[in-house]
Amino acid sequence: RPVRVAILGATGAVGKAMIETLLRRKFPFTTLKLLASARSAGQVVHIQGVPYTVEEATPESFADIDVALFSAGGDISLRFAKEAVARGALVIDNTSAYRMDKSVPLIVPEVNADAFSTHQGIIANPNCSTIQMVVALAPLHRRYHIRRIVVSTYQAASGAGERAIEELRETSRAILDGRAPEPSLLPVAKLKNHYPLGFNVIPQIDVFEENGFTKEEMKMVRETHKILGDESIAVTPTAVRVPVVYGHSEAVYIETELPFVVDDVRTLLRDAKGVTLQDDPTRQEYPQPYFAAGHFDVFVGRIRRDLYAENGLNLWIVSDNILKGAAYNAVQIAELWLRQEGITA
Ligand code: A2P
Ligand code: 11C
Repeated sequence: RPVRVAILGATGAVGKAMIETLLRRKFPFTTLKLLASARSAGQVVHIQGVPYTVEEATPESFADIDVALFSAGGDISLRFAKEAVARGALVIDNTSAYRMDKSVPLIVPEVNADAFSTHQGIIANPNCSTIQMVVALAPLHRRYHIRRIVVSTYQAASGAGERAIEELRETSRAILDGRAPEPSLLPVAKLKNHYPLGFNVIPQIDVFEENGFTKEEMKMVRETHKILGDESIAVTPTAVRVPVVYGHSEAVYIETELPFVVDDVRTLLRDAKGVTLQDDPTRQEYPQPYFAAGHFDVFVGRIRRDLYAENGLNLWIVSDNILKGAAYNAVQIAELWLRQEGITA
């Protein structure tokens, strides 16, 4: 049977990775429609030698589509998701537009694939920082009941889109050349002050909420609760942008209700779906974004018991934010649809 796929935002950092991921996963599409704004309409993209022409998205674009992967920003999702569903498409939305909507499942397939069957046409893909954290923590939560999570992130420029990658390069180049950097985008395009990311770290991702946490930090709180189905976990995040192009890293401290043996934690993570354990201090083995970039898995290392709290554990979690944090997770959700429809690759 035909498998008709559309990508909305196909010219963006995540959209391009969605195309690449569909190919790497040998996703059995029979049609692939690339959608973006009027600015990109007519642009030709070659995929495995086949030319595809980018089209301007309209509600009618979704009339002959089975699965639509959305990654063009929250307002574009709000404009098109319901139109696409009304025309029979399943929408997998990578923006934050519908994530906290009670009727929309928020899915990380390794953690809560069972929520798939509850969808009413839209499924939300979580924020990248949340995805990689819950892939590593869900097995520990199931076994030892996590009561508290203290997390600091080290987030790559690509999380803020193609232009932010360019701004990292430009500000780095300016500083290396002894010129004054001229940032105009980071940390938040629409706010007044912009700071260079080259040779710097910026402790602001997205706008501040009234409680002093940023929206990115609050996503890590709310989305973790929804995906793990447990609002009682105390999550305290600090989200920071660092001069890395691809790959978010996270220093995570957890406290559990039940006692654990550290070697059992390692075994649990070694066997966990979607996790690669890289944890051998004797060989200086630990995850790094430079090496995680381009891979689908979540890499975990630096596992060690806290010095003071008996049930406290430290971990270091790294993953490609554009792949597992966005495009790959969305394609995995589309693969749940294939399974439901009984379609094999
Ligand atoms: P376009 O290239 O035509 O602007 P990124 O986050 O990497 O900047 O990517 C944003 C993506 O969202 C791009 O593919 C962009 O397309 C797309 N996009 C932005 N505005 C619209 C719009 N009004 N309608 C459809 N797609 C849009
Ligand atoms: C970043 N996490 O790294 C953000 C980007 O909710 O999908 C993803 C925002 C989102 O800037």
